[in-house]
Amino acid sequence: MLSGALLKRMESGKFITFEGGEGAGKSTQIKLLKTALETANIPVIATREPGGSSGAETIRNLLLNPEKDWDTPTETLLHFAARADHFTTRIAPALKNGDCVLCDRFADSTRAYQGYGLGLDIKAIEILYELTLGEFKPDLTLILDIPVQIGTMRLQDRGKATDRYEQMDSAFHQRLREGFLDIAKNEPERCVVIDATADIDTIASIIRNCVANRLGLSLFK
Ligand code: Z5A
Repeated sequence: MLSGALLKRMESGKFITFEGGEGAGKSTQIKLLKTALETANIPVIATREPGGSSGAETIRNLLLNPEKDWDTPTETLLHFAARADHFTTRIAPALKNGDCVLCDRFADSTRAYQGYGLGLDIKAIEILYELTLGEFKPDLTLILDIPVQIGTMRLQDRGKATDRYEQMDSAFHQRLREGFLDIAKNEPERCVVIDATADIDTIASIIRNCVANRLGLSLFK
């Protein structure tokens, strides 16, 4: 459990999460936004889920192992256990320090993958969220939306070995996509959907504008 101090909204740092289906380009865009923030002298760290802290990286290896077939409740508990460690040891201290934190996936991925994709009751996910994070939420969530086939093609072109989630069928990936769009529709004040089929520079420019307008960060000195 987190201390009362951590459950309060963090000091001045902004927490920006990147979400979307496989091959949407999250890692690519996080790198570009990190550089833009650094150029504007805004302190920033980039991190990811599952993972981002030593305890959470250990859990990541368990979760992504293609040889292990977790049942969905256990897998969801593992994602939240990893998130609790990541939040307490890395995200919260960075935000308190005033850093901007860019996170490759966060709790919306649990809603989309374990909820919409694998059928776990969203209410169970919200209970775990509350237990782990209280009222804490990202300041901004960028949902990179891409048709399943294009995302899959990008990953094939990249040529890395596939993990447990990448091996799921296309109906699963379609449910994820719809899940992310639903999440965005339900929380428009937090989420922005970005067309991830555009070219890398166009998307980077949309993201910079969005971060500047929504969070008031001066990115264009
Ligand atoms: N998961 C979960 O089930 N529940 C949870 O709560 C959480 C996660 C937090 C982590 O995988 C897995 O855990 C994830 C969900 C699950 N499922 N999977 N698989 P990961 O961290 O290993 O991978 P990922 O988050 O899914 O990322 P990704 O699919 O590997 O890719 P990406 O970061 O979105 O894209 P990228 O690496 O930036 O780009 C992919 C390729 O496309 C690359 O070759 C780029 O050069 C290219 N690219 C990027 N942008 C473009 C554009 N605009 N045009 C053309 N080509 C592009």
